[in-house]
Amino acid sequence: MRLAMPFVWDERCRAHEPRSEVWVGVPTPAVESAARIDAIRSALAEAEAPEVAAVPHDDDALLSVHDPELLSYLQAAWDEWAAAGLPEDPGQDRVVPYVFAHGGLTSGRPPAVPTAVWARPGYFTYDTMTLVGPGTWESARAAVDTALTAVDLVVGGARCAYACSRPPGHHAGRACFGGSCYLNNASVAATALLERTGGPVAILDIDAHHGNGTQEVFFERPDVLVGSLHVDPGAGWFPHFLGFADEIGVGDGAGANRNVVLPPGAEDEEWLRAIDGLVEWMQRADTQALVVSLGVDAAAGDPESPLHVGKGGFRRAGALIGEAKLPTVVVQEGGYDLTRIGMLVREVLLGVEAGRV
Ligand code: SP5
Ligand code: ZN
Repeated sequence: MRLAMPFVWDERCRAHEPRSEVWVGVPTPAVESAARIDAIRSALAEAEAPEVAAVPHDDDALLSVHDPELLSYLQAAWDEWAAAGLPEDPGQDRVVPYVFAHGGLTSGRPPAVPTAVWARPGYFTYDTMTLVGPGTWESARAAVDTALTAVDLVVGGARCAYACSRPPGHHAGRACFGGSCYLNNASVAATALLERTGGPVAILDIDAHHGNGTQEVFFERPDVLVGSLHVDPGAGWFPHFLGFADEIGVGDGAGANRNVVLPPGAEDEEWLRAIDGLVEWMQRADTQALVVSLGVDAAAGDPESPLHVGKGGFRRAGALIGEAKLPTVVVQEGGYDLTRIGMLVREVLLGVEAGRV
């Protein structure tokens, strides 16, 4: 089947090579690899989807999502690590934390920004799974350009566009990163769409994990609705500390955040019901544009999640999204089964296109 929807590609998204994720102190092979987007690209090429090269964008939308300190840290992190000689002694060629700015250390007061190169990572990241190497900044920044180029296509009249962003972004917060994410591509896209449509806008996060970064970016905002469905963090799944149903936003943003928690093993019907409910909520709120944080790790067999959604479920999820008939930017998040990721993304996008007509 042919796919008419444009997809945005940037070769620079391949440069990031985390190589490992340190889990319980043990370096394990990184599942977030360039092979993921290569597989997606070839599946979309098979469907003859038109490929659009990402266009570099300035930092405006990026700076309204992230603290400038996080951006300058990420930009320089590997260079300062290498300059400090850490790849030779003790022999660690990726930036990885050993100590963290735990909230309890300072009883809520802001901690000092560390001067030691080996202490700085723990000021900005909250896990040991999200390493920084020589190509990380290049890819993270390119992933933002990819998402912003998809926004341009939709603002320019395309009904829907897909950003093949890598690394993913929904676990990155305003001033912190983790969960294989560095910059929050979907949040930047939503901010740009808010600016250009007048809003309100919505982010629907169907990745298997809670989009904790996106939630935190917009938690006080009434004009960006954030809805995420994901495996129950209370059942032992990342991001563990967040993603529960009682997190509804605060202040002016109260009521503009929704989490739908699914039990491990949940299948198509339950997963689709959750999507349907969130889409309906977003439509009722007079949403002017939609960003979909598209992870396909809810698939049965994905190594990073216990949800059991099938191929048909992904097609139907796309249809539910398409039936909302909103200008839609789809941004890639997780999905780690290299044998199926391309097909699953294509199923969602085919469903979106079919749902619109
Ligand atoms: C974007 C996205 O889907 N991020 C998911 C990050 C979840 N990673 C948590 C991994 C928890 C440990 N998994 C054990 C595998 C060891 N390699
Ligand atoms: Zn995920």
